[in-house]
Amino acid sequence: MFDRPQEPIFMPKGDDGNVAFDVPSDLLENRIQVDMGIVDRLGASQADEHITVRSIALPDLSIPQSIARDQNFSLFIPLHRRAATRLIEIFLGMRNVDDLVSMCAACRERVNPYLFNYALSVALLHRPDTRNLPVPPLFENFPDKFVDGAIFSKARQESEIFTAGSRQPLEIPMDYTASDLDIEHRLAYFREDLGINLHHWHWHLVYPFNGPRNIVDKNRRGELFYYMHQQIIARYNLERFCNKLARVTRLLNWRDPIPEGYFPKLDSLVASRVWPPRHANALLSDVNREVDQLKVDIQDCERWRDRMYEAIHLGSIVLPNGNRQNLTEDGGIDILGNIMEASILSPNMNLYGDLHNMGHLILGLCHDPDARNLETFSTIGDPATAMRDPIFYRWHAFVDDVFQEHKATLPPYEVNRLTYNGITVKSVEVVADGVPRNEFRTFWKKDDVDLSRGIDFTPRGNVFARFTHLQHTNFKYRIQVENGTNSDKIGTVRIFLGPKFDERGVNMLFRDQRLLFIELDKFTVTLKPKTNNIERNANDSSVTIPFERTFRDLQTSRPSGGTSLEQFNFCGCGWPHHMLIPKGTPEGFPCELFVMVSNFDDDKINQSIEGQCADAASFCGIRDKLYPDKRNMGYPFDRMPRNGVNTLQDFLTPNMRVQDVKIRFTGQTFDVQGAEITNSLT
Ligand code: CUO
Repeated sequence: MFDRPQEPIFMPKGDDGNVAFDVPSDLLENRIQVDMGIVDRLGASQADEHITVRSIALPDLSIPQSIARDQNFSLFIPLHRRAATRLIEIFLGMRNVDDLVSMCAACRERVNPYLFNYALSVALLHRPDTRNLPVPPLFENFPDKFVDGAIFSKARQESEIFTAGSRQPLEIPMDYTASDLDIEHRLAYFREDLGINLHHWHWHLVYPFNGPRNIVDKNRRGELFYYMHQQIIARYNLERFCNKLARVTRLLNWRDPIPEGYFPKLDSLVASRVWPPRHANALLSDVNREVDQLKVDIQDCERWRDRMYEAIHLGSIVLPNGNRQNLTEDGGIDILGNIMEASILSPNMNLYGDLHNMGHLILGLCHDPDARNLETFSTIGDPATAMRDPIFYRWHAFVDDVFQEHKATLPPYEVNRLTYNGITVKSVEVVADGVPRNEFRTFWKKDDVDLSRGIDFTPRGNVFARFTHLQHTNFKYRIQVENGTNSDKIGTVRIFLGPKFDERGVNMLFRDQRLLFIELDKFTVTLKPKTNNIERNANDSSVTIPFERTFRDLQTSRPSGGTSLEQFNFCGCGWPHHMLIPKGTPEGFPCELFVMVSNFDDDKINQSIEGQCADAASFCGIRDKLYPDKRNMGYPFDRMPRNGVNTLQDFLTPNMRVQDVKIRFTGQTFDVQGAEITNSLT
């Protein structure tokens, strides 16, 4: 159902011997049935497995069909949200998997391919009888949202001329969207990373802000919206420091020209269009587009923003009946997350609006705000592509700042909420084979991904694209913890990494530095009396998922061999492991590694997580479970410092420790098999 989204599924007969659906004559599929030559070319007659589709009553598809098949699709557009909600409801409403398959077959050629992919992905993730099925990473079916558009004509050529075994991987250059004249281009390897963009798409798939209420209403989803995006901004800032750029500035004045341009060079295979660019110094405008049934003014956004600030400073929001609800220390951020995004859980959408989503759209439509040029939104208008554009980070730096305004109203953590009686962290170090102690080592690595599931109407077999991404040498943490009591203690180890100096190279105040700490890992340990030596492999990080899971197709017939890879499973949400550590610098970028052991009694959630995918729980939670850490997300860095704390050193209690570390970028590039091919520094 997912593969080759523009190619019809072949569906001549149902199990009763009749064509399962009354297919309108303008549908491509119907025309193909007439032309058996084309059908054979699609391979239907040679398929190993045939799936019988039952006759099924076609539901009312008028809402999903309000989006044309050749249009781009964005959840940020309310009309598109309604279409998606309806289609998700239809898929969720099927009594069993057979009916779901039949319904998908009926809908697939009738609705927009992006919409179909989204609605089916959400439905599979949330139906009890399909939740263990893998949802293919979007890259496989819509590679056009992730890589240089220039590659597709080459891919077609390669697959037309050569058979699967003799095809060469197509190299995607690292610098195809801009040149170094644009200083923002220094961050392209981060913004355009395949794994990062897939993570962001998958996160929004797991935490939709719209749709049937039971799938939106997940534990602490508003807070996680805040935290996951806060961590993206912290990571981006750290990455900027490594590239000698200052922190990203908040997009505060929406009437000023926007200096950052972006030319994505992505083709939309479905819409047969290139994605619109934004030139430098573009101006935002009020949006009024009949085609999208979309009308939003910059002033709307300004009012929503001001009302949110007012609620934050008053400490409570106004409910539709006029009563007030307090923004409490634990629950306030969750409410604000839902208000800001806005999700359908926002308690008062009339008053607080839809600020974050509409911001994405006003930015994404600045080139054609009234649709006079019949253009659609740019990359910032789609969660699968938004992180490519530098403006994403400026917008989300603003969004985060609103959350931080709320956090600043909460009481700082006093010493008694930070310490763990009897527990002392004695030492921390980072070790990796062939690397000096307390150093992270980064380099470029090439890998292949299969494009063939997303390219329609080509001869079968894999077509590989070869891309270059950041990677680091695998490492371990060694942590020595003293338990001064005479009984076993359970602790949560929290590991963060932050820059030692600011963009000018000078020391930072804790109040600023805390916002730049990126979470690397979080795990539970049992501490015996006296000395405990804890060793933890970075591969087990609670933030990331393994490389193989981000790109599951690497397991199949990779042209150049490589490691044998574990089977892809369901849990595709998670920061890509190859981006765990920022790029660093050739001379070694100075950082501080922060380790804290907190009292598990104050952290724990009583639930069984047996058999659940929990390995990127810090950013993605655990499916159908409560968020597995009772503390406010971001603890202990989510509050302003207590009185008397100016620096990180002042902040430390005995159960915390800071170790100076460096991130050294070697300049090497390794090929798919792991052999060094070049070194840009020598
Ligand atoms: Cu993830 Cu703005 O929320 O893109």
